[in-house]
Amino acid sequence: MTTNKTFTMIKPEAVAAGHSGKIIDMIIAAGFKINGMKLTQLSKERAGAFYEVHKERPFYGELVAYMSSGPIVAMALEKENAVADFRKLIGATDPSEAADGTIRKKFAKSKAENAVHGSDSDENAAIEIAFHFAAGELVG
Ligand code: IDP
Ligand code: MG
Repeated sequence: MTTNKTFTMIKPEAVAAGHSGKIIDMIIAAGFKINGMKLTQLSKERAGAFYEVHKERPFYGELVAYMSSGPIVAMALEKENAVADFRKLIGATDPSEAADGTIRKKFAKSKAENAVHGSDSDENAAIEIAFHFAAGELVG
């Protein structure tokens, strides 16, 4: 049983480049309902906590600096099979490996600056939505 919920962030370089609207259009066109959305900037501490699972990876420091470098757009999304369908919509982590028509293929600059985040499981989607949104900030 899936929860039909997932979580995304439009990452700093994509927000700064003015791609937020086009990315949100693609998300809605793919059938996702937006249950919560906010423009915010992560502190280094919050970015570090969000990506805690990657703490031992060599790119962790770079990732935390990047994700706290400017505003992001956080969204709680709903759709049948949300986690898997959203990963398909965004494409592979490295844009050079992302399929045509995916958000990362269109907007990512590099494997690090790859335009969007997408939850990797129902469990993490719930954790990530709760990390960014209070109950009163969500509909649906
Ligand atoms: P995902 O975002 O496709 O789930 P993860 O492996 O969970 O990919 O990595 C989280 C984020 O860390 C990526 O989206 C990307 O911004 C960054 N990242 C992943 N691998 C590398 C790397 O090899 N070098 C630099 N940054 C990376
Ligand atoms: Mg991941």
